Amino acid sequence: MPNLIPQPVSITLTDGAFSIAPTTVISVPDAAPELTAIGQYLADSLIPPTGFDLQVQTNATSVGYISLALVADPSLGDEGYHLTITPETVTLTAHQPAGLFWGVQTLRQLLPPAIESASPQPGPWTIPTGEIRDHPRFAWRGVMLDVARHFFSVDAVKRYIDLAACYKINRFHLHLSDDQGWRIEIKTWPNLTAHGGSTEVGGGPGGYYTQAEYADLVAYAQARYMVVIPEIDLPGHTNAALASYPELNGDGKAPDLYTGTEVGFSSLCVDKEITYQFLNDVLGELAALTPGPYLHIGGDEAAATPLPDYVRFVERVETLVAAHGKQMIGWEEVTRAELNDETIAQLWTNKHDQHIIGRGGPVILSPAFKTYLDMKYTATTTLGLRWAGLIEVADAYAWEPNDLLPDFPSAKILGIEAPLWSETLEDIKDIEFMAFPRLPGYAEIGWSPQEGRAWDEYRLRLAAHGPRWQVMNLNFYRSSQIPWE
Ligand code: TNX
Repeated sequence: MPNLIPQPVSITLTDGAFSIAPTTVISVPDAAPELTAIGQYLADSLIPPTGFDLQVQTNATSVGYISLALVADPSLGDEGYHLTITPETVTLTAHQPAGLFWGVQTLRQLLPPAIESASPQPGPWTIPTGEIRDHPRFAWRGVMLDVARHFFSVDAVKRYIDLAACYKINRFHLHLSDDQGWRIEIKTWPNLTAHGGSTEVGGGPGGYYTQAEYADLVAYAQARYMVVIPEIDLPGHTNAALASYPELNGDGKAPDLYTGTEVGFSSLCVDKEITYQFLNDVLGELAALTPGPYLHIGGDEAAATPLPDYVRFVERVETLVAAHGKQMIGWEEVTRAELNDETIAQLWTNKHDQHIIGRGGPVILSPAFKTYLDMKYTATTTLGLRWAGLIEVADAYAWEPNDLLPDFPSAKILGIEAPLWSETLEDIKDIEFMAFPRLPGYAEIGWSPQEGRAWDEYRLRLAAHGPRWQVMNLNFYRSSQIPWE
């Protein structure tokens, strides 16, 4: 059995093999630019390790090709795919382009680990013959990266997007502002980044994304069938904004920039009209830059905002988000307000379950004690925090989303998301260490059927990904729970 993660819905393998050769052609239908782009993505991932000059062609008919095509098969849904491998051809079909993209990820995992190399390797490049039919359990399979506590370069974020794409993650939530830094250029309020983006936890230089850089990141994610969800955390977690514009403060005085790691001390002034002009500008610019349907407004840990003010504020911000044509997402605390039916709540502490259940609206599950990628693996992990507990690889994998909210309709659970907060993380190597090997487990919980999921079997499949990660030069945690190959 190949060691695929996430495990497909159905897989039947036979004894033969398809071999990628210098003459192998990647075939797409005529006049299908989106499919050509997916074919080119596949070619671009196969060319460096094989050293073959693989071409994407329209309607190839010769022997020895990998074909990508759309078929009218609604049972595959928006993201499912069907892969048939014979010794002569690989046929990948899907109902929608996203399915082809995820099928390509499966194909990569069916090849030997050396396929992840950036330089030519000897091969052979064989794929076992057989058939796979596959589609996801949940529509929302997300990761979140906090670029506010520490700032990460565009290249670092792209690397994380690429790694997540290998595991069919389809949501990328960017936590763009917090007490320690404002990371997205807002043309109408330039001091947010000029001043508010100038530092980070520990006092380093911080940084921010220009609007062009953000648009580039969004396009990069989109080409990997990943929707970017930008978050501006409100009304707390706003010291960087308050430090940049005195008029946003209740007393009209700007506080100093903040480089510590406490939470719950800052709040926008809920009673000032300028607060809503500010938010209208910020959310308007962000909405215009973001093709995805969502804006995340934070809403967590607003300990410096009295509850009645908080409720009023969240309800008013919800109308602003809607006015800019987006669907609002907020951390679970927002369920204390009267929300529109379509607003999404993101669970993280389980402290507002009664509100979440009473409301019955859509939820994303990010229970901290299971999905926080910034929690340490063990007591001796040097990076990370431990307020939600230690999360070894088995703890991260062995839980079931339907068990988290008693009697909650499973149809309202959009899926799961694993946040990575960056108080203790400074670069891509730190991101990799905390995300791997836990991230593939979240990907599997989000994608694979509930029945049949078992840690004892999963850990063996996971072990087989170690050699791939070594080839990718990935800085992963060598957990003693995994029998690494
Ligand atoms: C809680 S999760 C927070 C973040 C911290 C994180 C650290 C959430 C909505 N708020 O502000 O960075 O814990 O694990």
